[in-house]
Amino acid sequence: MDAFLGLGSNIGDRLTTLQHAIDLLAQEPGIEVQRTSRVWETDPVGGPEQPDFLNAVAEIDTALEPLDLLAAVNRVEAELGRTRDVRWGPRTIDIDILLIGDLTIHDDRLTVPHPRLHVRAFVLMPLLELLPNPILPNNTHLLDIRLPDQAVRPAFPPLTVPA
Ligand code: A4P
Ligand code: MG
Repeated sequence: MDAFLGLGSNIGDRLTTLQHAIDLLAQEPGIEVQRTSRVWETDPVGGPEQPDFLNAVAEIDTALEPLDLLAAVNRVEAELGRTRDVRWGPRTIDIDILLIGDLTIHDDRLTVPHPRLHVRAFVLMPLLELLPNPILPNNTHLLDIRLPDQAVRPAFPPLTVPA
């Protein structure tokens, strides 16, 4: 199944962390990383005053069930030293599941499509790079959405996908 993951980092060597996350995702059984968006530098949204983020979106092909995909993503976050303290606060790495095929999931642990996807320019801009026909499972057309007024700028080319 084709799925899209949103990655964000705003502590330490942000670009190296994003690349490391792609490398670790590619090593997870049942996940094949296909390609990534460009890397965007983005003003922080929500939370306390904090450094700017680097954000990117990865397209993957996965054979995993959604909750197993979430577990894999959480493992990669843990390996990269993510600590969970402040909601919306600074983080070495945050990986959100944005879309899984055309599935709609409302589980205590997992909501897909990601519920805040359409109000976040730091997700929409990289996602639009990868989606030729950006229609969500609920028929929302992403090009009909008023782009949120958040500063984002392309900063680096796409990440390297391991062979
Ligand atoms: N969860 C439910 N649905 C999902 C999903 N689709 N993908 C659950 C991933 N996880 C999902 O997540 C909390 C729990 O949500 C997970 O354990 C999972 O079971 P978390 O990542 O631990 O918590 P969080 O990230 O601190 O909170 P939240 O609400 O997920 O924050 P967001 O929405 O991820 O926002 N500004 C810029 N410019 N760039 C950013 O990347 N990121 C955030 C974090 C805030 N501001 C930002 C950025
Ligand atoms: Mg999150």
